[in-house]
Amino acid sequence: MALIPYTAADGIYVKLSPWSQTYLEWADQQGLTPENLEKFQDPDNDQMSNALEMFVGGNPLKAEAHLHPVPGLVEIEGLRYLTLSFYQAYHALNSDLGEEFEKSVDLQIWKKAELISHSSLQGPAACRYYQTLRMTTPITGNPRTFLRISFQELPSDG
Ligand SMILES: [Ca+2]
Ligand SMILES: [Ca+2]
Repeated sequence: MALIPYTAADGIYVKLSPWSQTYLEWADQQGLTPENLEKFQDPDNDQMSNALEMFVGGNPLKAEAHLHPVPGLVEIEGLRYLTLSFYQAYHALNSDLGEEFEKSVDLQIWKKAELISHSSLQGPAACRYYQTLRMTTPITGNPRTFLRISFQELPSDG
């Protein structure tokens, strides 16, 4: 079970969700095999790793470009902040994906990013909600910054 916060027109609610899976339960249910079930693999070649597929509620064996996380900018009181918008599947909440948000200025060295919620919309039929997180420090005057979602690898055998 997982607690799902969501925002509706008349307020913010929390509901109980029966969905919560481990990565391997999800991979098995999706039909992944020992040859293609590592979190970093991308058997459908849609540039989303299996771990990201689980996170956004995608199908790891079918290309779905519309589920990619999208970077953006918001302006608050004259300052601009980098955002990352993405789907998050209910079954990936409280899972063992070990997701982390990271930032980089050169796409080589990645560090943990401080992000806060900017908006969150529930998609009732799709079993996922759409979140936008933003950085806590403005990009104004800073070098280029990139954001990404990364996932812990599966523990190796032995
Ligand atoms: Ca994929
Ligand atoms: Ca896919």
